[in-house]
Amino acid sequence: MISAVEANADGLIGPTHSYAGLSPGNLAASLSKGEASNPRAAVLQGLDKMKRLADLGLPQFVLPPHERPDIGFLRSLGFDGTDAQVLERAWKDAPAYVAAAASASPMWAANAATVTPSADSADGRVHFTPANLHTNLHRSLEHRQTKRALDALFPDPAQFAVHDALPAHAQFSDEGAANHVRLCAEQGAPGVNLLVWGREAHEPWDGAWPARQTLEASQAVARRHQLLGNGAGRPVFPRQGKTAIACGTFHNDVVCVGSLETLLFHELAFEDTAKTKADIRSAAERLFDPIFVEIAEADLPLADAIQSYLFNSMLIQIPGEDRLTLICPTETRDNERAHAVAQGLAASNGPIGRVEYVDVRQSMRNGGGPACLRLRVVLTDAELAATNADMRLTEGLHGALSVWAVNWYRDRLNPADLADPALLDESRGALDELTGILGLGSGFYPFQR
Ligand code: SUG
Repeated sequence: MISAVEANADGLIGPTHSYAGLSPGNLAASLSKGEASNPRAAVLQGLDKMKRLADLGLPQFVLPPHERPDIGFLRSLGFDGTDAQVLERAWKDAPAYVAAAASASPMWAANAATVTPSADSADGRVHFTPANLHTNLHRSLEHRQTKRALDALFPDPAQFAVHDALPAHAQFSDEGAANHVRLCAEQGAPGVNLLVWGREAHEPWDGAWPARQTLEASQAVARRHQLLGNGAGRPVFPRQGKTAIACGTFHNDVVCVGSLETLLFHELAFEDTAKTKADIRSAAERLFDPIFVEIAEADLPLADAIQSYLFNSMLIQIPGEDRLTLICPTETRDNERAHAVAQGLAASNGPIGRVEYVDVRQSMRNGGGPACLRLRVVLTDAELAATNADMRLTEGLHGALSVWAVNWYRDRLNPADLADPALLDESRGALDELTGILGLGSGFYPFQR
């Protein structure tokens, strides 16, 4: 077996970070609708989380924000004139389109793509499928630029297969790694891939909130990532709990996280928990013994799980440590029940030895916890060496990006400010400078072409 490490690529939070209430079924985002945001605090919180992980010894990469507002999208809807006029006209006729065009949602890199490592695929490459994010308008604008960013970070096609998104159709609604968990004995060993889905494509859906991932999308990802076939990869397709979705679990990673042999999840996370466990056990046969840590509804009601984001934590193995560390948002500490569960996990003799907290409150108010902000990528030494070093977070890059953010980002943004042509100019100025800092070359963004 070749040794491998788990790297994280985080979405750098963009200058238009705002609270527009764009995601039905995402309770935090709905509650925050219309509030003023602080893009500067948001990006600095994200950068500090990245540094924390890098300091713990995990390779950390930065995925650049997308160009927002997306003027091309507004033009495609018939708004014309100069860029400033496009914004002004769209704001007058259809402010919701401006909010969608301006959303900084690419920050949630767990939705950027599904990623499976080379140990799991028949062709021995790391596979990436950018998520089409078909369910929500603002997120459906992301996947092309996401592919460009992944191509820049993982440039060698001999080692990395960066696919296009699945067809943009409701049948293949795909939300990326937020519905994917990989379990394994060691990062470099073949693993079991849980591809969690909420509905079947042709199923009549009467839920209050959308089920964002179809079984058919998950199956297509498994197929193109070559998880089927030679016995590597071993996909399992658990169904999300319908009650969980109805209560605000818009992605499985709101109620479930896994690492190595351990799966930590809420009792209501899956529609059929016994079957999910049996399927995982059988897929893991002769590879490892899965460790299930199931949190009962009686100990942590679903509403507290969702409010506190206990499960939207990063479950990581710090190099040199045997037991896992759970990196939770500070909201978990602030919720009495969730805090008690977290403390209980660390105090037990189970697989989790430590719990730490990070402040990502600006993102949390849109329903994005520590796990949402990162895309996990398992890489061998050779693959790590083939990544774009300019996009790797070092002490120096953290410092440069912090200065850059303070120079360009506003510390207060109201929803109406999204239509301000000055914000568009600032945003483009910031991204233009960023392409230099991250070595992305000119032409990375539409406005540069
Ligand atoms: O898709 N929120 C995001 C949050 C994504 C969280 N990601 C994971 N769970 N992995 C979403 O619902 C809200 C934006 C707004 O309303 O302004 C938003 O898109």
